[in-house]
Amino acid sequence: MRHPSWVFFADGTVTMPAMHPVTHAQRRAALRVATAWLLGTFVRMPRATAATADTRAARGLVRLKISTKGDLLEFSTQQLSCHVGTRVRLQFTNASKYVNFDHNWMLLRPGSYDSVVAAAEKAGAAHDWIPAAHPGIIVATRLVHRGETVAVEFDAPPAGRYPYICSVPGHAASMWGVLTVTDR
Ligand SMILES: [Cu+2]
Repeated sequence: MRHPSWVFFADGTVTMPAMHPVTHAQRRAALRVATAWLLGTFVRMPRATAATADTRAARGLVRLKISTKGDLLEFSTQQLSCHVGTRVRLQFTNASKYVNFDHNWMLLRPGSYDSVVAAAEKAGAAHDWIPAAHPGIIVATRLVHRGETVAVEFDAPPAGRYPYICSVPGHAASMWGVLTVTDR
């Protein structure tokens, strides 16, 4: 069935091409694009904001926030960033509501993921799954219980891409991300 219809374009404009009727399928396709565009805009905005450093340039302190993605074994973002030479204050929240898992946040040197994950299993819960004096670990929070928030401060390492994980056994496979440290 063909009939005139409103058409929603991906850039947000809306037209009614009365002189050029579109099929039902075309209208549905246009609506899907418009919906995806709207969702992309409104869903990505808070995540991008959360992942972007709130740069306090005057004091050289960068505040980063990250949490678990609710009860999932995932972080709220897989991308964090800061500039070299800054002091970083990272706040980590265990946002689980129902599942009683503890988590930590641990920043690693490039290439040390496998070694740290293996060492963490041996470190044990009594040490918050944090291996003592492992050269691959830049900084780590303690284990954080459901609903808790902790913060750690550290100096941004040299420019590069640094993996972060939760080192609780079995978690790092899905609880990971990358901190990108950029030159000014
Ligand atoms: Cu975890």
